Amino acid sequence: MEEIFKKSLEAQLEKLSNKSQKNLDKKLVRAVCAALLEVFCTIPARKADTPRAAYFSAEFLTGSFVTGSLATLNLWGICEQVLKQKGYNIEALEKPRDPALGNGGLGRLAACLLDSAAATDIPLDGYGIRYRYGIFRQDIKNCEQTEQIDIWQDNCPLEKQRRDEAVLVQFGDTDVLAVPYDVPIVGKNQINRLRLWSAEATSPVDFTAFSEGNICSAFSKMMDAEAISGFLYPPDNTEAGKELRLKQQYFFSSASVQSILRDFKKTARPIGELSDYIKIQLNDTHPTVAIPELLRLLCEDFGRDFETALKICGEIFSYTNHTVMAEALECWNEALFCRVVPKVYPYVVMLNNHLMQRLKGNKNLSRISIIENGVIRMANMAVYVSHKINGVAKIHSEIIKESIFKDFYELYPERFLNITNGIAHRRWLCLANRGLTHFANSRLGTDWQENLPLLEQIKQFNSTADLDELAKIKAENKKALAKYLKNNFELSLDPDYMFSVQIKRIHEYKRQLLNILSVLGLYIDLKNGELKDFYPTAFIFAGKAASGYYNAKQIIKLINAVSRLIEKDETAKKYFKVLFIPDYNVKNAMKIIPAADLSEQLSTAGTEASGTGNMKLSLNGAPTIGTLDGANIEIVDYAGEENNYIFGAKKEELACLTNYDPMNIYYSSDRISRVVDLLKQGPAGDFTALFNSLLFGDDADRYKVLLDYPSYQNARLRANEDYKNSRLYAEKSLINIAAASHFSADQTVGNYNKKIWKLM
Ligand code: 26Q
Repeated sequence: MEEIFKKSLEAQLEKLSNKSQKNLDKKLVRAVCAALLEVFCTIPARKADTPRAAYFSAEFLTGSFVTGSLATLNLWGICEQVLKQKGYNIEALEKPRDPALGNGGLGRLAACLLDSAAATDIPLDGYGIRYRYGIFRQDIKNCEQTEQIDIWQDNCPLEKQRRDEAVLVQFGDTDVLAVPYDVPIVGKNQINRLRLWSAEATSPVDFTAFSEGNICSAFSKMMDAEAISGFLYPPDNTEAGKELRLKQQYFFSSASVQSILRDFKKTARPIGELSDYIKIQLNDTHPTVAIPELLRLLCEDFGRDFETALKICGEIFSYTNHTVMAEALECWNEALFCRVVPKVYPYVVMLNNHLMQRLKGNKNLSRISIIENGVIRMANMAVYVSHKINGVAKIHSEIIKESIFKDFYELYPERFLNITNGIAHRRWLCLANRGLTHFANSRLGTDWQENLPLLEQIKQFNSTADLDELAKIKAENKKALAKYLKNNFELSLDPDYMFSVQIKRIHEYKRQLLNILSVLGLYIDLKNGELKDFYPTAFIFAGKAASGYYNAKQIIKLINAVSRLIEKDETAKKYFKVLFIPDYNVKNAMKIIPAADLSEQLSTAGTEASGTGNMKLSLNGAPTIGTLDGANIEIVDYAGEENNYIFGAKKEELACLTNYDPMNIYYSSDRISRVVDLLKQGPAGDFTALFNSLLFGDDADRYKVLLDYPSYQNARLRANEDYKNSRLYAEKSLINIAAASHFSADQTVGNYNKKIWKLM
């Protein structure tokens, strides 16, 4: 494989050398793609009747397909070498904007699972939407987030349009053409596929309108159709545009189900065997409308009766839940649903009737039903039909059984299971952190790259020389990040500072506010001469706020305002640096994560389903400062509390906490009131909205920022103290790297297969 790639790339570069050097980066990407495609030709294609799984997801946050393929096939090294020989730089591959077709963790998990399935010979295909514009590009202007349109589409030479496999999706008002774009997701022994659908009008212009001179209405059908795959929705709760989101969901769910049925026909097997051929994993409730759609097609196109069709669907579908917040479970107004997708609606009603019939007499029927008071509850539909329902970390899988799905758990306990998330270590370690990869290779050989649990053994290499080398690798990564930030964002960062890193979507439950308030607390202490021997620290933030989420945007503004405040203060800037890195995305994450000294995982216990950034940071040697929440619990179970900085109220303690009153904390603690008061026309500006959210209203300090503040501040000072002893800290780092070997997405996707799909 390496030979073929090398020869082909050399030939490609030879051709390039005769051409103009204009748009060189793009040309280099194309050259590498061409060489990759030659390699792909040597990998056996899947047989038509191979049993397979399909991952239905409204989001795939893949990052560059080119670098991803190089990582899985382990061709990065040779690629770098060949490019260098010819006088080119591999950084060119990172220039194009990534396909950013996701918001955060759920979309990135989809990409990690696809990568790992390909690498471990599991036939798993992804199905989603090829959004014209992905998640917005974020800039910071005057401390505030601004949103720019994300243009990525001419940058993806590995994808292939398959107009010959287009399908028709029927809505109440019109039909839309779904055109698939396929990207090969490669492993060394097999190729899977990510199929993303793009919406088009069945005919581009209305000629009658056109010839009457009515240009706008001549094109309006085209624009309406294309709007369906136009934008990725950010997760906020605004009512506007809801109809379009339902259209998106039905658009890709229906197209994907139709495409699967078409592929199945090629096997010439009877429809009764469909569930031996395909398993469909629903990534949250977003694609749940695929259930009534498949029911409909089985009944109407294949002549099955409802009961038989339902049984087949039950064997095919399973559902992964990614959130504990009841308000995030998707619901549709019944009348809207009926108007937008009238062909599917009767099957939802039949499903609901079926449920009412079967569970007649159950005292909680009104909570379990699929339709209630004119609202269709997609989560209930997914749980009622699926044969397996999983959460994404141990604690989360317990929580959903006790809370949102309690009634269903009592009825069908055997359906519920946990599958803890994982990460594609080939990208997040082998590719992102070359230094650490080399460190492991030279001690363990390279087998661990295909079998991450073997990396556990790295913990034996804890001699002084080993730890010094590890510390040096971190120092190099920090310098590389500083340089990257200077070159790309004109941001300055001193690599000698400790890097404390909180990178994720901005959300109140994730508590970036706790982090920045604590920085303000340290600042006050410094000014009062109460802060002794503090090791200079860079508090690094990155993440996007949903455009309609006011408080999240205020938090970004506050972080940047505190950054300015410190920058202007000659004493403070010797100890602190606050840095907000704009436009958090896969590419930037790959630079930031290897450089982190400390991983900030601050969610209120019981709110973060799992987290996956926590795993990436841990695998790259950053101990966690965090709450006992999501997968933090499992990270610390493996790595030991003594090697991490755990703080804050536990989930059980919060459950006992009735009548929480943040005002009491405010009045009884000077340290806290001093900091919180700075939000009101303080030196950083006016943040009354945040001040009020902490102290006033029914849901004052909903996420217990003030409650956990003292123990957080304490943990932060402990970490800072430990960091001064670089050898001791490197040892903690080493233990975390070894322990994070449990979080490979290879293992996660292997569990999906073993426990749910059972493909082989
Ligand atoms: C819903 C309705 C309308 C518009 C948007 C949405 C919407 C979109 C995206 C709701 C939720 C999401 C994304 C959720 C998500 O990313 N969840 C994260 O999933 C990760 C993978 O399992 C977990 O690690 C994180 O803990 C969880 O927050």
